[in-house]
Amino acid sequence: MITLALSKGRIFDETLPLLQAAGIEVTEDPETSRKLILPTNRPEVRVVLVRATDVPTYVQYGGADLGVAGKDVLLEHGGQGLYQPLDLRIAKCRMSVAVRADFDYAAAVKQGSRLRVATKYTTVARQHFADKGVHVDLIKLYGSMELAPLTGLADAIVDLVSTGGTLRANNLVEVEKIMDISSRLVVNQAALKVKREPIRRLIEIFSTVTQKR
Ligand code: PRT
Ligand code: MG
Repeated sequence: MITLALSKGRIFDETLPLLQAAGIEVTEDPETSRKLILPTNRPEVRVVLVRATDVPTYVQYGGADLGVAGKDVLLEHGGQGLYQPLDLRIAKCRMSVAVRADFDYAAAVKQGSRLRVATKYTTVARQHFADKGVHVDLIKLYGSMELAPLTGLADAIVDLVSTGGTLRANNLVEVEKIMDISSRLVVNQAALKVKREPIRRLIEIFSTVTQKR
């Protein structure tokens, strides 16, 4: 049995074509089914649905053999126990610093002010501001980061941006890109040894489809 961990939404949706290329069809729709284990047309392959941030943990401890997780999630997790053979180039976005439109970020940085930064991505944010030599107080949030500068909780946020629509709708502006983000295939290191052939075949097919993009 091969177990693949995916999160609902964009990662599930964008992984489907890759599975299809490998002849794997998920036979139930996660948006309507309440099942957390989804069967496929292949009796030896199943998909488990977990929160995006839990995918690396499931794969690390062998709750799943493989998974698909964003670089954002992997950097916060740390990647221990995970083999990361492939950038799937799906669920693309960027991680950026954003502030209220009326906040002069460049001036604050230049003056050496201490910044309050709210984010879910404290590991990446800490490293980014340390590299720039900017002193920050990090405030860990689990969602709706956009609200923090609007309520005075923080001067800036570090969040993911794709179209920029969410920032615009909340009167925020992107002032600095930290990095490009896409999703990677992650594999449990023990599974790679024990289930070597089927996993290698999947990696090869995913790789071929991904390189064609
Ligand atoms: O939503 P939930 O709390 O269940 O979990 P999650 O947000 O961790 O999962 P999900 O499915 O939303 O995201 C899974 C992965 O998709 C992330 O780990 C990223 O690698 C990737 N991804 C790609 C994104 C986006 N694009 C994205 N735009 N993840 C989140 N967003 C959010 C962003 O945080 C912001 O709130 O969308 C909003 C901005 O989008 P725009 O288009 O308005 O700029
Ligand atoms: Mg989300």
